[in-house]
Amino acid sequence: MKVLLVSPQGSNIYAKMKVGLPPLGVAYLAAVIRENGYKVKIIDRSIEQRPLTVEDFSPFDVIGISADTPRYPEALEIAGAAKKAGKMVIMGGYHVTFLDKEALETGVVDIIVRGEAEEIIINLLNTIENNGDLHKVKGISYIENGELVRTPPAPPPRNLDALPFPARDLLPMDKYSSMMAGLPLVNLITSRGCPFNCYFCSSSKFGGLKWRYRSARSIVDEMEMLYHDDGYRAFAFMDDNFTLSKRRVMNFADELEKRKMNDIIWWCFSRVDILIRNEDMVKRMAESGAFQIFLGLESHNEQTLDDYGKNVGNKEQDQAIALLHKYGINIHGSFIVGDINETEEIAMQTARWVQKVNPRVAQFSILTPYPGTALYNDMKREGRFLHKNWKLYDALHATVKTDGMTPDKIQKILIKDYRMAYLNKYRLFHPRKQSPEITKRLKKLHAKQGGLKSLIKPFKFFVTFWMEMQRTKPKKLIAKMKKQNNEKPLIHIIDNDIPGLDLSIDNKKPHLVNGMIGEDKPSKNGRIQNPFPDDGK
Ligand code: B12
Ligand code: SF4
Repeated sequence: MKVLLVSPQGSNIYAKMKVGLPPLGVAYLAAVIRENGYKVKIIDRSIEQRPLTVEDFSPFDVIGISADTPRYPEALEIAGAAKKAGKMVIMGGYHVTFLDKEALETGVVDIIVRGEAEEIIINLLNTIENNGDLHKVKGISYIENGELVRTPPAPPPRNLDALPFPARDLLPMDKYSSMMAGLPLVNLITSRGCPFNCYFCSSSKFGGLKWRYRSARSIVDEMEMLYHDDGYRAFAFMDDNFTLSKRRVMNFADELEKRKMNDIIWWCFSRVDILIRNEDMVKRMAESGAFQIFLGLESHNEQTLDDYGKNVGNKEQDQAIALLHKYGINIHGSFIVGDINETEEIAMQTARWVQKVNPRVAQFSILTPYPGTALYNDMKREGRFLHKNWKLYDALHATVKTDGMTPDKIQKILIKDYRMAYLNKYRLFHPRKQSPEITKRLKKLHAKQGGLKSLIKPFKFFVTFWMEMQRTKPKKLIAKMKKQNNEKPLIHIIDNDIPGLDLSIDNKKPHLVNGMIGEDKPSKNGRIQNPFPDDGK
């Protein structure tokens, strides 16, 4: 059997700005599909930006398509074309995991795979190949005799070290444009699941509260391959919680040292609370080449932070920022505008704070209700959705009515946030301190930081962004959408209850060789009792 996996292009702005990273979800799937004896190809539409035709589909028996929320409309278009070509269509990813019925009712998708799919897809392909019984495949949804069938949820992969490395050889790796400090960047995933369960995020629902992680050795094995075979020196760890275990970070740094990979730089997601608990870990991160850390700082308003369930306040935020500055690690700060009660004044309070923090990268998003989140459920219950044009659920467009600002105002503030963060005296006159270790490494790598290019890039970004935002002002856009829809309501809420995922993990499984930490069940506040696995160790 031959399988084609397609990763759609994504939201307008990201596509236009060519924020390009290899899609690791389909690359992991391709790796296990190939390992199990099936032929597989990947098309990443962020690189191959052309409409797919019958010729693209005809050599294959099954077409698998990825769908997070903003890419879902395009995923449906691809599915429609594949169905026209007479193919079986399977869809997976965050959006359809939670809205399986809605996707199946479009008639262009045959089967939805819910959750992390490395094990499910193999069961499914084997069953299709042998004309077996789909009811026996856990973790899928489909329509049979007009009725939705949801097979019992399948647990996610337990032993991440046992997964093959993503099939990057099936991707056009030389075409991805992401750079860090002027060096080509490669992305990796080192853990899955998140114990924190923030109000607006579906990671804990999708991957579970239990944190499953790869060993330091396995991570560095993958890095070493990319280092020697492909010459990468800049690495981005795209998992939600790279630094959750201090012990693992320390082992990772030791492993890098042991293998003499002392001319690399790296990037990861982290959290304020984890950093301030472990100064020795931050120090070791800097020594091992940590160039930039992503922090979901979100807001500088205590009430807003509380609404988001972040469990940290201003004091902790400032401590984490000071700590990263102390060790010369750059900050990639992520901020949210448009909390339900947020007013312009509160939003500006955050914008002024961002100026002072002066992170190397400031990223602003509009609060967006993604399926599977507590926020989505509240917005649905309160009837706050403005429309369900999923393409615009890219965190750059207003999608819900809030109490503090109009949708147009929220989008205006987003533009203002960027302007304030990038054009100010702090950015122009207060250079950030970089760790001597990083400076040494960048010099050795002849990496070119700064210069004209570093000014032109944000400027180009801002112009593209500004133009797109002018084109999509909510008031105008909604009026246009209503007209196209013959004045009918823009929200067709179908009764798609959110399917449960089996995220419980049996710790006694004999093949568990490395890590899993945390509890399966949330305590009263929706998170687990102690999310910090090796506190004090
Ligand atoms: C890297 C990343 C990006 C990169 C994308 C580059 C790329 N090509 O991967 C960039 C920076 C561009 C990006 C942008 C955005 N992202 Co993003 N991103 C991620 C991140 C951090 C990692 C993705 C990843 O590699 N995961 C690891 C792989 C192994 O998992 P996976 O992709 O989910 O794939 C598994 C399953 O989903 C499933 N599956 C996936 N595809 C398919 C296909 C088939 C056929 C089947 C059967 C199964 C299947 O099986 C896979 C293996 O287990 C995730 C967070 C996360 N934890 O995943 C967010 C995430 C995917 N992003 C998210 C969002 C909201 C965005 C943005 C809209 C907003 C923003 N400000 O970040 C933009 C817009 C993107 C767009 N699509 O237009 C949300 C999506 C929520 C949703 N419902 O859609 C996530 C989940 C973050 C979160 N927790 O909220 N993002
Ligand atoms: S810490 Fe919060 S925002 Fe970050 S991945 Fe976990 S649940 Fe999502």
